[in-house]
Amino acid sequence: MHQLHIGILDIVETPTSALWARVMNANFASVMPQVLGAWCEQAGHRVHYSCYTGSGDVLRELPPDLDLVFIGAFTQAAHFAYAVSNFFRQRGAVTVLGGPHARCYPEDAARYFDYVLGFTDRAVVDEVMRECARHRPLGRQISAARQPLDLPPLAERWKFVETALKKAPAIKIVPMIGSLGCPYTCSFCIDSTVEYQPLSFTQLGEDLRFLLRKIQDPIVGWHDPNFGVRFDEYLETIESAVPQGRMRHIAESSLSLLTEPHLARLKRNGFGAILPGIESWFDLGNKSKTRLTGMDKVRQVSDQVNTILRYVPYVRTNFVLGLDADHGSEPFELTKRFQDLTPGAFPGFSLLTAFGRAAPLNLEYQRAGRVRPFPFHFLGNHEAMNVQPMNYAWPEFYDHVIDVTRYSFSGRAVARRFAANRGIARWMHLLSARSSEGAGRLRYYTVVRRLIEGDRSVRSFMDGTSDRLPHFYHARIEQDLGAMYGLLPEGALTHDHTAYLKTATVAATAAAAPDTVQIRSAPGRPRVPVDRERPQITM
Ligand code: B12
Ligand code: SF4
Repeated sequence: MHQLHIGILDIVETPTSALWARVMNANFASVMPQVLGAWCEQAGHRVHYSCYTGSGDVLRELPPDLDLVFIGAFTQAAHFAYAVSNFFRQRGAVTVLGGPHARCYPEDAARYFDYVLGFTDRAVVDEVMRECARHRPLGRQISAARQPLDLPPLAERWKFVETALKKAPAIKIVPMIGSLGCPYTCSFCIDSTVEYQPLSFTQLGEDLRFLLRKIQDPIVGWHDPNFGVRFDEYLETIESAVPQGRMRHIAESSLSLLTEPHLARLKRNGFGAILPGIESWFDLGNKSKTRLTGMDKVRQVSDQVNTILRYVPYVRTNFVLGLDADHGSEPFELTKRFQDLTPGAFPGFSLLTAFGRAAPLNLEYQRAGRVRPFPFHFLGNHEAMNVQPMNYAWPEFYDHVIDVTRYSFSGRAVARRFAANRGIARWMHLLSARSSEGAGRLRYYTVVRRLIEGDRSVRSFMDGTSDRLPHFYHARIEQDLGAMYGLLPEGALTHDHTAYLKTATVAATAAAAPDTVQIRSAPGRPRVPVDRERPQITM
């Protein structure tokens, strides 16, 4: 195979001037693009890696004369990624999309990329590099049969970590991962059907020792979908590799794993930030391992979060707004009570979003005709809710969202949060509240609420009586994409929001006659049986 000139672009965000983004975005670089960099170099190719954080000209991030360009993107950056792909395709490159958008909307992405990758292991990447062919008008979809069993050591992706962190002006967080998938089965989650699998603890220990040699007192951001499932082994690995006080950590973990003995151990090992999901007072109790609902759940979770705060300085609790179990003002009022009882925790809100084929629940939303075709650009958990709420009309829903947002970022709440926290946590919370997440979001929701009432095109789009994209949303995409808007391929603003349902129906019909589906991950891979519980992507 001749040496390829390969570009790897990790898109963290589309163009933005938000202060939070400038300070923090480089810390949200993904692990996989760096892993790809290591794999491509091991195969003897020349690699340019870049992490685009939302400032500057994305087209200058990579050289223009590449053979193969890998792009990693979330769905909210999909249009931007499509435009970048178009640019490089026009210059003769073959383009590949991987990451959350590729896993959630592969059929759509295949219209704009030569390859769209699902689960990505070394064999899949080798196959792409070996073939490196144009697949147009429809790209080739490839997925490994499962998540990779191992990833290269940190040492091999270190130069890419350093490249990303050069863009972090103050705090620098090193992305690490020790496990894939999750043993829990929250029906709204992309990992609910992905088997839990720890990576090698021996390698993890070596990676941590390597990191200590590279950075004085590093901060590690764990990208494990649910950190600490194999808690003891994980912590033993950290304890044996890292002398106390030499490393700080940030992790996402479910409340059920955050018991007091675990918290004491996390504290001893420098865990400075934890992001547990509460999600709802009336649903998804399996995540926090509680059968309680309503105010009883508020009290119990508040007690637990206050306990967490005694051990871990920065706690961000995540809520999903608009779930089917919610109706009336009670869920929102309970979230306010929770904040009264737990002033130290930062409240993160997400509007219920069905990301294509991410989760089994999305199939039900699509079957019920409740998914609205909001363009990808708005699918980042807060700019739009693409599932019609079960128990709210839109005006009522947005009134509640505005009310709880206003309450959470009012001068009083911000001051209480500031007073209840210490050190860097209080400044981070203040920055979030004053930047796009607090004040910015409140302004945006207020505009949307006004349009729901005053602009018939917006209301009928949201109600599902029209699929015509309202001017407001179109203009916003144009403005946000800036110069890249001109590179958007024809038709790229719209997508088939029922694609998952369509392919699942075809797969179910095929499965009715006992059959198997070919997962074309690597040449010679065996045919694998169809899992009847999960609609398979036939790639
Ligand atoms: C860790 C995590 C984060 C971290 C780190 C993000 C990062 N840059 O990687 C933080 C906390 C910063 C974060 C933020 C957000 N996140 Co997040 N996050 C996750 C989480 C929990 C794990 C993802 C992960 O790293 N898994 C480990 C990797 C190795 O496995 P994987 O993701 O399955 O990737 C496989 C393939 O997709 C492929 N692959 C992955 N990347 C790439 C790249 C290329 C080029 C290629 C070829 C292949 C490839 O290889 C992997 C191995 O098979 C998932 C939920 C989950 N349980 O998976 C949500 C998830 C990815 N996040 C999500 C969202 C919406 C967000 C936010 C937009 C939320 C918000 N409003 O703030 C932001 C986006 C910020 C940003 N751009 O970074 C959604 C994405 C949905 C979508 N289609 O866009 C998910 C799926 C959760 C959900 N709601 O369902 N997140
Ligand atoms: S615990 Fe978290 S990662 Fe696991 S299935 Fe539930 S939401 Fe997903």
